[in-house]
Amino acid sequence: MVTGATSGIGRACALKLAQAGFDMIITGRRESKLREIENELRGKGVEVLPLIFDVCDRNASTAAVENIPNEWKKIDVLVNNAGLALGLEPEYEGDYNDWDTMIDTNIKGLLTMTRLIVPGMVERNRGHVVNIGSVAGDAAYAGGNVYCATKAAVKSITDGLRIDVANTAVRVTNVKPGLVETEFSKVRFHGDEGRAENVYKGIKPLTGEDIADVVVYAVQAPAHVQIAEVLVLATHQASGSVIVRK
Ligand code: NDP
Ligand code: 8X3
Repeated sequence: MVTGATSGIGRACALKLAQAGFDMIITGRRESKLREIENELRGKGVEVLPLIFDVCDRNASTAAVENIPNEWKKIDVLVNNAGLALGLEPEYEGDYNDWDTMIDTNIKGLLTMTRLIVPGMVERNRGHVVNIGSVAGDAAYAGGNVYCATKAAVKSITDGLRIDVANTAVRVTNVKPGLVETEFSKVRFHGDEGRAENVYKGIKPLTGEDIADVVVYAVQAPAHVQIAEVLVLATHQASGSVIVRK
C-alpha cells in the first residue's frame, strides 16, 4: 500500500514496486489521477486496488481499510507517503489552516494509517513500514517551521515504531529526501507555478524515481537487514538550507 500515490514520490514508488512484482493498493484523494495510475500499474501485469480517501479523515481511513477485500488484507509493505508543505512564511506570520492541514496530514494521517495497518503485520510477523520523512526533519530552515516540525515528528514516530516492533520481523524505515521535483512546491505555494519553479532553478533536483529506488532497495533487502534511515540529497544540496545553485 502506497498512500498519496496520485503524484510525485508516491506515484513513482507504486510504479517501481509494481515493476518489482508487488500487487498494489494505491490511495489518494483525486480519483481521476488515481484511475490514471491504476491503468498504468495494470499495464505492468500486477493487481491493483485503488482506495480514494483523505488520510486526515480518520473515519474515512478506517472504513477504507476495513472494507479492503479479504484477498488484499495481508499488506506486506506500507509506504506512508501522503504529505505536504503549505506556506513558507515566518512562524509568527503563519496561517492557522496551513498549520492544521500539515499536522493533520503529515503526523496524524501517517499515525492513523500505521495504527490501521501495522497490527496485521505484527500478527503475521511479517511486514515493512516505510515512512517518507524529509531532510526538513533534521533541522529547521527559514520559513520551514511547522513543516520541519512535522517531519521531525515523522522521525520520532518512525523510531518509536521500530522500537515497538523490534520483537517481530516487521521492519521500519525512514526515507528522508531533499529537493525532489514533484507537485510539492506547487502545493506549498497554493498553486503559484512561477514560485514553485524557482525552487528547482539552478540545481538538478531529485526525481520521485530516485526516491522510489531507495524505497524498493529497503523493501527488497534481505530479511535480516533493516534499513533504518536514509537521507537522500541532490548532489548540490548539503542540508535543508545549504543549496548551491549555478
Ligand atoms: P506531491 O504533491 O507530488 O504528492 C503528494 C501526494 O500526497 C499526492 O499523491 C497527494 O494525493 C497525497 N496527499 C496529500 N494530502 C493527502 C491527504 N490528506 N490524503 C491523502 N493523500 C494526500 O508531493 P511529493 O511527492 O513531493 O510528496 C510526497 C511526500 O514526500 C510528502 O510526505 C512530502 O512531505 C515528502 N517529501 C517531499 C520532498 C520534495 O522535495 N518533493 C522532499 C522530502 C519529503 P491527492 O492530492 O490525490 O490526495
Ligand atoms: C521537502 C524538502 O527542503 O523543501 O521535505 O523541505 S524541503
